[in-house]
Formats: sequence, structure tokens, C-alpha cells
Amino acid sequence: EDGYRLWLRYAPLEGPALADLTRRPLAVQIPVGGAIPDNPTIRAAADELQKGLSSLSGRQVSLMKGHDAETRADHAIIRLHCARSEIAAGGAFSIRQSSRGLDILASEPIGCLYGSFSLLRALSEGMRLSDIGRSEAPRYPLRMLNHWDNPDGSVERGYAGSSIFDWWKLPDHLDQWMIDYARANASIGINGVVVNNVNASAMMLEPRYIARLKRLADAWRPYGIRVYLSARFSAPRDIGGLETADPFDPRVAAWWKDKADEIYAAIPDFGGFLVKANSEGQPGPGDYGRTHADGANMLAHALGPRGTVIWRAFVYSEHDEADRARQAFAEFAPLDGQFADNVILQVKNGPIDFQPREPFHPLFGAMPDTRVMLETQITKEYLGFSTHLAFLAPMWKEVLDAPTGHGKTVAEAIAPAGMAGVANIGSDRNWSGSHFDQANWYAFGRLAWDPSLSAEQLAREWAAQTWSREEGFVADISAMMLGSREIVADYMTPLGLAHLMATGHHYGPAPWVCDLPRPEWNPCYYHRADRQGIGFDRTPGGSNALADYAPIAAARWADPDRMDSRYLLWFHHLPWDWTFPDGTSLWQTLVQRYDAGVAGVAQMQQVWAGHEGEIDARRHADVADFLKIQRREAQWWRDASIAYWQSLNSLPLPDGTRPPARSLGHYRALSFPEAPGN
Ligand code: BDP
Repeated sequence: EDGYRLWLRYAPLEGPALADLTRRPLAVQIPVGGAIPDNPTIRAAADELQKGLSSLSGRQVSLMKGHDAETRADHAIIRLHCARSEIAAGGAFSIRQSSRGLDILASEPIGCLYGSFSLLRALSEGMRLSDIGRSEAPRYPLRMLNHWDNPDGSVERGYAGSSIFDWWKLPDHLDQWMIDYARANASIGINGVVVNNVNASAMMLEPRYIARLKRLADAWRPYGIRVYLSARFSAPRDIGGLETADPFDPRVAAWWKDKADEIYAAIPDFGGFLVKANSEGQPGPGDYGRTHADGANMLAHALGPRGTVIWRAFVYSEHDEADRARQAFAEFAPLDGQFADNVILQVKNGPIDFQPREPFHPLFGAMPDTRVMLETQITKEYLGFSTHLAFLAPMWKEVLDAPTGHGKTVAEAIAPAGMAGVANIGSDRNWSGSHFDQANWYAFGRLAWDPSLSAEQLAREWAAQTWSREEGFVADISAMMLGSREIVADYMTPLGLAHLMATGHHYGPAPWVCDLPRPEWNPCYYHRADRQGIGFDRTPGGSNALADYAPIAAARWADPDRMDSRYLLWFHHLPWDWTFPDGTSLWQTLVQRYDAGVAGVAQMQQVWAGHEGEIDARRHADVADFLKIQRREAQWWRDASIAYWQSLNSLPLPDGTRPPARSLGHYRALSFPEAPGN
């Protein structure tokens, strides 16, 4: 066990579930003839069932075509019916008990594949074959991974090795790895992949890369995955020989139209372009005095009904010093209704940037005439990279379940589009840099399929498939996972603080950084701490970012005395001696939160140690090692942060609190040029 098999281990069943599965010999029946002769997606579904059922039951399961199976009266038969018009299109399936065993029904082959994975998941969790019945349909049309992979093999903010895309050997050689990757994605319903970084190189649009992308598209098509490219807005200039990329210049529009035609000639189901424009130095329509809608619509026209332009709303400028959290709203909300039908606006979960905790982005629900998609970050740029254990489903649920105040929750507001997750996948043998980070890939896909799933269910089903289905194990480990993100928020950015990470690589604490040239690059800009107090005032007396939310949503955060303290310092600047309703001061509570975070990691270590011997030794030791790193670094975060706050407020530590192990000077002097993911 080295983690390569992810949650698709299909570990042999035991007890009643095994007895139930092996009561009769099993066969998988694939349809022949009719509407779907030899379809690669149905073949993949049948192969998966055969492999999975054989492994779960410990017996070789046979594959039978069409009527052959009907003659085998002694067999329990899993039948695939993949052209049933009564089932919805788009991946829906129904699993039903039948007189011969069990039927998987769908209107399209991809529904049969999703249904097969669903059946195998239920069995892997320990359910009995004879108890399984379910009907599902994906809630969102788009369930995408965004890879921040560069053509040179590096991965921006990647903590799992280098890129999995081997552009050097493609298109001639396609590694089995690429099939395993597609299969894993299909198992959780992911149906779109952007293969390159949003900080895009125009080179990816050159013919030689299109040929390579075609090879991937062909390999992934049976798994229901469409490929997308991040497109650099200045490509007509960079590689097209034009002196401009102005979206209103007819030559520019024609260049993109020709480029789209060229891509579609190779990849008829190409998904479209993802664009980061006029953000962090990337080119965009703003360079020519045009709006985001002007730029997006020009590209949308080039694609036509064949594909989608996914335009990112992650923008902020150095020229607006008031509040970075308001800038995307100010720039995009007025454009509602101006985007072409095949444009989707991709909005990060919070208004700043993938912090351990942010309130939901005010654009959700505020653009009723625009399709808006949620962007999450699966890779843990701001949550301790791959060595800290943080299960992110609770964070994403917090956003999905949030009522926007515009009559919809975030989950409902994004329904016409879907979800994108910045991938945490790399060349490491375990794919994600750590075993527990696989859970975030898994949970992302499952939530994009069904945002109403609870974080607890996702933790439980992942743990049962990935480690052990023994109930004591699943209960403890899922509970540990559910608390883990809050623990990280506590030792890094408690009480709604944000962006206190070190410059550049974002590894470790640096709340003292105040002198970077752009104001909003500095942690000081975000915490605003001084001798008197701490926090960012986003009330009407401050930046008034609260006004970007619908009044009922804003009301939840308006009063520091009556709000969820986990968002407190995001919205309020308060004196250190401000007291919570229970009488504890802000300073005391802050220190308590840091201590709770460190204690939480120690607790996770204990829980994990308590299950040694119940799972394979190698993966157990890997996790134990990483928890040791996390424990040390949680202490570092806590000590360095407290030392810094104390240097400002000169307050004594609450009674019984341990002083930081080292001086502030020590923490400030640390440097980590070797930190990954720059
Ligand atoms: C920030 C990352 C940066 C990305 C940017 C983005 O630090 O590497 O390019 O987001 O989303 O979080 O475009």
C-alpha cells in the first residue's frame, strides 16, 4: 500500500457483506447491439465492475455479453442498461434490484460508468449487494479540476511533486498514469479538466501542444472528461504575429476564431478556455480600455456553441488601497447581464484568496443574470501545504450552505454552472503529496456532484474506502478529519484573521511583514494590528465591505457582540481589551485559540497513534511523520504570532499560558528558500 490506488482499493470484504456478495457466482453483463455497440465508456464501466467485484469478493467475476448471461441461471448478474430514455441525460443513473441480481440503468454510457462507481463505493463501504438501490443525477453541469501546471513540468502552488502531464513525451507516448487519473476523476464525477496554469503560457495554444492535448482528450473521453485550456489573453500578440490583442480589433477576433476552429478540428468536444485577465500582471481587455465582458464575449464568440469561456473574477489592483476584498465586486457586479450565454464567471469562495477562513464572496447571488461558478483551492497553499492535515469539505460546505441573502444559498446560486477546484495532484506516488490530501480531491468531486452531501458522510466514505471499513476506525478518523481545518484556522489565522503567511511561498507565519511595495501584499494590511487593537474594519465606519452583501447577510456580521466569532476580525477592528459576551477579552481569547489549535494537532496525533496496527504500516507511518511536522509547525505559528502581537500590545499573557519558545527576532530571521510551490 503506497497510496497510488487512492480510494479505489476495493479491499476484500468480510463477514455478512462478503457472504451476501458470494451467495451466487457473479457476472457482469454488458449490452451488445442496439443503440450502443462496443462503446469505450461501457467497456470501462464493465471492466471497473469486474475488477472491483473480483477484488471485493475474492473471486473472479466473469464478464458476459448480451444474452449469454441470461442462460446462466446460477449466477447473480449485474446488468448495464445504458440507453434507457426514462433516465435523465448528463450522467444520471439508477441502481435497482432485479430478479437476476442488480441493474444499473442510464440514458447514456457515462451514466452507466458513474452508476458502476457508485455501486462499488457502496460495497466498499460495507453495504450488502442485496440492500443497494439508488438514483442519482449530478447537481451541477460543470465539475472541473483546474491544474496550475506549467509546460516545463512545474506546478504553481503544487505540493505533490511535479506535473503529471508529460508534454515532452506526448503525443507519441501516453502513460497508463493518464488513464488511472481519468478513472479516479470519473469515480467522483469530475467531468472537466483545465490542464494548464491560469498564469498561462501562450505556447499551450501552438499546434504542437494542440496535438498533445488531443491525445489526452482521446484518452479521457471514455471517462466523460472534457479538456479545457487556460488561454493567455495576449496570445494573438505573443504567438499570432499581431501587434495587438484588443478584443475590438477584427484581426484579433479572427485570430481567436481560427484558433478555436483549429482546436475543434482536433478535439471536437474541447470544453473551452479558462482566462485570468488583468489580474496579478496577466494581460487582459483592460490593457485596451475594454471591460471584462468585452474580452470574454469576444472569446465566447470564437468558440460559439461548441464551448465555454470561463472568466475568472480574481482581480485586485494596487491602485485601490481601500480594501482588496471589495475590488472584484466593484469590477464585476455592474457587468451582470452583459456576458454572452457561453460565458461563466468563476469566483473564488471568498473575497480575498483561499484563506483558512473567509466569508463567502459577495458576488454569489449578486449577479442573477450571469452564470457564476465557485472556485475552490484543493491544493493547500494557505493551509500548511501537503504536510498539514486539513480536510477541506467543512470549509467548502460553509460556503455552499451560506445563504447569500439574495434568496439563494451559494450552492443554489451556482447551480447553472458548477464548481472548479485547483488541483492538488502531482507526480508523487500518492498523487496528492499526502495520503489525507487525497480526501480533498475526493470530497471536491463528490460535492460538485452533490453539494448537499455532508462533510461527515464524505469523510466517512473516503476513510472506509481508503483505509479500513472497521467502524471504530471510521468513526475516529472521520471525526478527526472533520475538526482538522478548524484546528489549522486556529493556529494560523484565528478569529477571522487572514493572510498572515510569509511572502512569496506562503510557508509559515510572517504577520510582521509591512514593507512590501504593494500595500495588499503585506500581512499588516490584513490584520491592521497596533498598540490599541487588531482586525480589519469592514463596517460602514471602515471600508464598508459589508455593503457588498445583501442586507440580511451583512446583518449577521455587523455586530461584534452578536456574531460568529470565527469571522470577527475579518469584519471588525477591535481594541485588545474588547470583551466577548462571556467576559473574556479579545487578547485572552486570541491566545486561547492559538493554544486550542496546537492542542488540536496533539490530539490528532493521539487519535492516529491509537489506530496503529489496524491499517498497513507504511501509510500509517507516513501520516504519523506528517503529523509530527504539523505539530511542530503549529507551535511555530502560535509562538511567532503571539510574540509579534505582544511586541505591539505589550500585554502580559493570560495566566497559565506558556510564553513563546523563542524571541520574535528569531522567528523573523527564519527564511525558507527551499519552500515548494512558488
Ligand atoms: C493566489 C496564488 C497565485 C495564483 C493566484 C490566482 O498565490 O499563485 O496565481 O492565486 O488564483 O492564491 O490566480
